[in-house]
Amino acid sequence: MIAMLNNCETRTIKTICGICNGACGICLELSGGVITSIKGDQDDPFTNGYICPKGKALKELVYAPDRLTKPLKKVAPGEWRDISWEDAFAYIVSKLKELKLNYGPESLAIHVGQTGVRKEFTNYLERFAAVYGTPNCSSAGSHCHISKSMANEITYGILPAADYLNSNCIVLWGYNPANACPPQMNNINKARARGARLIVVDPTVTPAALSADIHLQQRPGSDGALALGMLYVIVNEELYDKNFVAEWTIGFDKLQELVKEYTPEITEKITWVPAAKIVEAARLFAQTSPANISPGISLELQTNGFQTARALAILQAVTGNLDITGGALFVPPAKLSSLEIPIKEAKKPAIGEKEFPVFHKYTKRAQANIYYKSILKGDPYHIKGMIVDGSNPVLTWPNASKVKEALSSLELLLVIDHFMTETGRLADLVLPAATFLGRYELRDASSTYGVQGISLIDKVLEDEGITDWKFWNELARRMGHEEHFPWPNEVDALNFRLKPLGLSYDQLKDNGLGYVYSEKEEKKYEKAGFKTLSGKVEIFSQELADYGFDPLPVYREPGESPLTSPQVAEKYPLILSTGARTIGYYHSRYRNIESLRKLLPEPLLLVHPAKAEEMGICDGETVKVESMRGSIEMKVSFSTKFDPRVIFAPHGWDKANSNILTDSEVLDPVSGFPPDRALLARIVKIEK
Ligand SMILES: Nc1nc2c(c(=O)[nH]1)N[C@H]1C(S)=C(S)[C@@H](COP(=O)(O)OP(=O)(O)OC[C@H]3O[C@@H](n4cnc5c(=O)[nH]c(N)nc54)[C@H](O)[C@@H]3O)O[C@H]1N2
Ligand SMILES: Nc1nc2c(c(=O)[nH]1)N[C@H]1C(S)=C(S)[C@@H](COP(=O)(O)OP(=O)(O)OC[C@H]3O[C@@H](n4cnc5c(=O)[nH]c(N)nc54)[C@H](O)[C@@H]3O)O[C@H]1N2
Ligand code: SF4
Ligand SMILES: [Mo]
Repeated sequence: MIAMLNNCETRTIKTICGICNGACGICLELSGGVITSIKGDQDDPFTNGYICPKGKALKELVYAPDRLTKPLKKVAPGEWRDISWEDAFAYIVSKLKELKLNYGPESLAIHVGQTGVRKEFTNYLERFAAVYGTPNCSSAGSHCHISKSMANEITYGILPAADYLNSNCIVLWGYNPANACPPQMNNINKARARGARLIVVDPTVTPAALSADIHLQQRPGSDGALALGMLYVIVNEELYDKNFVAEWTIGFDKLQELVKEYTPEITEKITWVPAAKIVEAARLFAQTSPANISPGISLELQTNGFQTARALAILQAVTGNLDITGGALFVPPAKLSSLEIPIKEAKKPAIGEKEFPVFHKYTKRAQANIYYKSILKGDPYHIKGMIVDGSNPVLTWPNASKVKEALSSLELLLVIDHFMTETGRLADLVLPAATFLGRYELRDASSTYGVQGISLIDKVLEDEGITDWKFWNELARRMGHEEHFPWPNEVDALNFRLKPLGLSYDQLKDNGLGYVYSEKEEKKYEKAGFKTLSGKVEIFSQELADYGFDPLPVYREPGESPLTSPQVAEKYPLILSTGARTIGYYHSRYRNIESLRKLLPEPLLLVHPAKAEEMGICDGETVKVESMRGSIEMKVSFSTKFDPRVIFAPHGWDKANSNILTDSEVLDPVSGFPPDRALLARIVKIEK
């Protein structure tokens, strides 16, 4: 039973939903400390009262009957015993000391999942890794966000935020905010009502694509070529901002050379997008001001993802859309007190540091997609223990069979989660985590809404389990690192973090709408230059060249494609894209939440009826989907929204884990991201 705050009467609390980056303002009604109702907060300046089905289901999440309530220790395969917190911490401390003594501190990996993205507790987790002495701290950034973030930073110093509300031309490039971040879709709809144009680049006819001015429906994985095809038109028709290009970019001449071979006709052959549409989209984008491009996860989850993100950054730059109202806003996040400290004792490089040096330089993190090589083969040394906080690698990391084999062979696997997950089942110890309603967080609106405003996500209830913040602080103290973890509680820690802004927890608490920490200023580069090595927009990146990577945003075919691997394509003729978001689920989360499960009760493999007919497959039939990595079974659902040569499989389902099909061998060479969106696969009928 959830412990209650010492308050028996009914009260309404305003806070912010911590599930996705939409960060919707919510009003919770509590009676005797128990949530009785949840509504969107009409006064929230960014979300204006909107909440999605996941926000509405918060009560079901908090009071789910299968929430973990006590630390669980595995006593035999499949057999768990409740243990006390005291015993749980004693076990962890002794195991961590043993690992360090026997194999060195780098033998411990710590991974924080999507749950920790832009969350306060992640900073403490990283600090813990540093004081323990391991360079192997990783995050969902091994396959999310960081690739485009690095690409934009290398090109012009920052990942910008699209200013939808003031834009006249919005490009959703492999991004579907209607499902992934609905409050942003609300802003896009407002802009469209005012006349803003919309271009959607997506292999599927999403509702946004259906209503768009132009929909470019490309072959998954060919986005880089499409971007170069658009640049060809912009360069050849001289639709770029000549003054900006002359004054603020380096390497434009080399770009002119590069795009020469991407004529609309050649680009059509590579991408399947009709040449006339490429020309039309390039002209609309370049001739409408202000404009911006939102790159989605689909670009990053390709073997050419990093360079594609560079090409899109350059498209925005040469058309004069950087750091202007309605364009690509440069809004750095709030500067809070740093928790970073140098890694103690580390003598060995992080996993992935050698293979992906640019990724490591920009993130200072390990690349989790190749942990399995270290665990299973000792390449370049053995990881022996792992702490997984708020992630479900067995269902979310590429090449799941290898992930499972690797995690099963660790000497220590500790998982911190609300529920027993597929990954938890492999662990020695699973700890119950409180939800975000039980801890304190901050919402920085800079990246989602382009506003330098900070607000408090206040603690609302005494939730089951331990908060992630508490776990890392408690563990650090029990390991003897109190000097680095001196905060007695979360509020004191928040006050420490807020100091540089001259703010405190109490001030944020009293100001529900939050504080604007910096006024808006356009074209900051005119005063200070771009935050790149040259101070300019680096179309040509010497830094990438020095590391041995393509210095220009070159297009290279997916590692697996009918063009790169025709022999594989003979056996696996379909292009497989996995993991497009649905509104009710969040990766592997919420299949156990009734109201959300009802929205999509089972995993469905989307197949075009024309292709199905060729293969003698019926709508609703269960088939095998196979790739070079493995095979899963899934029910077919017909859809005419995409090219018959493509199939779509969801991710996050335990009984039909599409990451059994995905690859962790041929990764993006710069970021190490996996190609979850462009692989080769086949469908096999199950004979009865
Ligand atoms: N095939 C394929 N795979 C993909 C993707 C894809 O598109 N296709 N997308 C990738 C992307 S972009 C991402 S970001 C990753 C995400 O991958 P993960 O980070 O592994 O994501 P989740 O499945 O959401 O796992 C989060 C876990 O944290 C738990 N949790 C929720 N809140 C809390 C909390 O406050 N504290 C703690 N301790 N636990 C909590 C949940 O119950 C859940 O088990 O998946 C990647 N995997
Ligand atoms: N409800 C919900 N919201 C989420 C999440 C969730 O799991 N559930 N996850 C969150 C996370 S961590 C992330 S990273 C974001 C991701 O958010 P998005 O980037 O919007 O992710 P998707 O919906 O997976 O993909 C967007 C679109 O890309 C298209 N697509 C597929 N392959 C390709 C391709 O090769 N090229 C192009 N151009 N498009 C392609 C798909 O058809 C889809 O319509 O969502 C976040 N929000
Ligand atoms: S869109 Fe839904 S999940 Fe995301 S913050 Fe808003 S209510 Fe929460
Ligand atoms: Mo993500």
